[in-house]
Amino acid sequence: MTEQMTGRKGPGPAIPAPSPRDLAARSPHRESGRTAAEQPPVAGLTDPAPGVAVPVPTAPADPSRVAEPRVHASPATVRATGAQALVYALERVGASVVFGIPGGAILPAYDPLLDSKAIRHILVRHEQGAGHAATGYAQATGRVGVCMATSGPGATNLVTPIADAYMDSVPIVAITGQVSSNLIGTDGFQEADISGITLPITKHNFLVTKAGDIARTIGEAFHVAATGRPGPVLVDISKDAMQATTEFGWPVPFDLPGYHPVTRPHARQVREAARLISEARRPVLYVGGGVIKARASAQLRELAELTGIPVVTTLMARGAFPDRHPQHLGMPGMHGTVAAVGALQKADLLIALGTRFDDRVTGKLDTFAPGAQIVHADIDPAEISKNRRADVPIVGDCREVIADLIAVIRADREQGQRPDLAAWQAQVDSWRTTYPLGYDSPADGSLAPQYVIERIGKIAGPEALYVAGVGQHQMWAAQFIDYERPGTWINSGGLGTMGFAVPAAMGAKVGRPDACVWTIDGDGCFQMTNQELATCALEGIAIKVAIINNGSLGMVRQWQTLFYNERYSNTDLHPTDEPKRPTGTRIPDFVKLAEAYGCEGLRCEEAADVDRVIERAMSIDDRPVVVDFVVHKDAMVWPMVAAGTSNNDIKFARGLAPDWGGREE
Ligand SMILES: Cc1ncc(C[n+]2csc(CCOP(=O)(O)OP(=O)(O)O)c2C)c(N)n1
Ligand SMILES: [Mg+2]
Repeated sequence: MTEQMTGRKGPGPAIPAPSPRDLAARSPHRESGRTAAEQPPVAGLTDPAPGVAVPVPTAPADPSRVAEPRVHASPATVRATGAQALVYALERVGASVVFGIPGGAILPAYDPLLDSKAIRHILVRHEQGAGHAATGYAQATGRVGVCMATSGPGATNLVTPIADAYMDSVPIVAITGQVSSNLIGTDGFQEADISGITLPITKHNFLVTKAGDIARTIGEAFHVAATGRPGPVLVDISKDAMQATTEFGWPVPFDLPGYHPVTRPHARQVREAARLISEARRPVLYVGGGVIKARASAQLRELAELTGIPVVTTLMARGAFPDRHPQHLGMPGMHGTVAAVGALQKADLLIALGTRFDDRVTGKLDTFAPGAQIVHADIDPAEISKNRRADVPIVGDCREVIADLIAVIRADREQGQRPDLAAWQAQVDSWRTTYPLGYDSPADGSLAPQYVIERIGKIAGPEALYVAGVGQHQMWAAQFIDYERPGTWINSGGLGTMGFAVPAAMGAKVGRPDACVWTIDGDGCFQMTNQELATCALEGIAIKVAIINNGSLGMVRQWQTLFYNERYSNTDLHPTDEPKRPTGTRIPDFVKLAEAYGCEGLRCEEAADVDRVIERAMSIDDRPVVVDFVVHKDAMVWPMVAAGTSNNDIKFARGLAPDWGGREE
């Protein structure tokens, strides 16, 4: 039976469910440039993190999940345009929110989108905002985020958020309109080869020029984005494909040869890792963002408590292990704690879980953790031994790896094996108590940025979500807010994208509308994407934005202070010697800007007012709030390992190196 679907309202046509075996029998397509053997489903899609209220799963975690259409009815396909097939397929994969902006080539898709009751389209002000919003949504919910743009400039505006999602392994699907297939390659109006451009920054991408391929491609795109190591997938669809008519049926068998994510770790490798753990005297659990993606926090805690091994959580893993846990040493790396950095350097075994030995963690690679053997577990085999050779490589989903490790170690413990880590625990503890994170209050009475951020964390508490921009404020937000649960810290770790925070917070709030979402942004970052406040105000997305306004591109200025003889070339956002501007004028005035965008605008310049202003912001729930926290210009982020130097040379304040004490091994 076929049915003309044009003009149909509601969540698309009712289509029968083909056998899941059909899907399982078909296999995937070419792999992305990243890795030849991707891994298991994103466990998070089916298993909400503690404290994370996840709605109906969006993305299929495996083919059999795709085979569960929402609507069961007549056993047939229906006649539909390619654009309708796109919208129906999005509904079928459970996409409930799309962030985007229309334009010529994507216009056919926007027409049936108007009829969809299942999909909320949020009209952003810039495509970069759509991409980061999709990422914020995905990070906050564990579901696949979706963004949409037209061809040419619309698509190229998505490049930064796609690269950002790629670096941080975030599952998003970007849908772009492309010029009609007869114009492709002719420099047609608004033509850009977006699949070519994004090839190295997507997990996979598709160029679709046939209406009949659209629905299947959407199903595949969601599957690839969400399974194995998650990542961004781009689907570029030519305008004529959207305009042509086709048969729409659901589910559609995948055509993904060669894509076989594997989740189960090899038992022998797990046993070998357990053996090294039982022999180690100075082990450290080096935890990365993969643990959050795998929803493995509970298992991690169990493993840590079973073994007594100290834990460090990277910038992407903040929240994977409770900050208040006595075994937690905090964040390692360039701005990590002395205890975390020292523990990695002096360790005899690193159990690296879902982490990638990033240069911001290792410092000068050949001096990183010189005495340590390495157990490296990751879902992406391409990460293992990429930067540091693993003695025991384990390919697998972190949750499964940790669960298996627990089982083997527990059995060993029952046989009486119980390594004595007391000396090591005392050693790392002494670093922690001797070199806690701290900051000075400015002598001139101005606000310490760290104090502002610390108070926001205390007042909003561990249930809130915190989304940061990039710069000093980001590092302070990672350092001075206590993260007690996974999914409460969202930031741009790998790419370090200024402008990430406001749109990502918007996406996070859409995904978790009941959560309090605080954006910790810099005055520089905020000026890159604050136009999405208009989107937030119009769509009732009540985020809270704290602008840590130090009047400068603070992180760059810090480097100029330390490494360029205090020559401040182009980092001052409010030059006082600027003759064209009356001194004292705020450009822009963030309070007025907030008000112009329909938000509540507040300002705070005194330490005594900080709590009151934060509480005022917390009390406003019907519109976005922007607080301009005017803070001291010269505050610096400490500790610091200067770029390219060894972690051994960490300074906890300017010119001050820790005394490691204890055994030097
Ligand atoms: C898009 C982009 N451009 C440039 C940079 C380089 N950069 C890193 S931090 C930073 C300064 C950020 O300034 P601000 O937002 O005011 O944060 P602060 O460091 O002052 O807290 C710059 C320019 C970047 N990371 N991203
Ligand atoms: Mg700044």
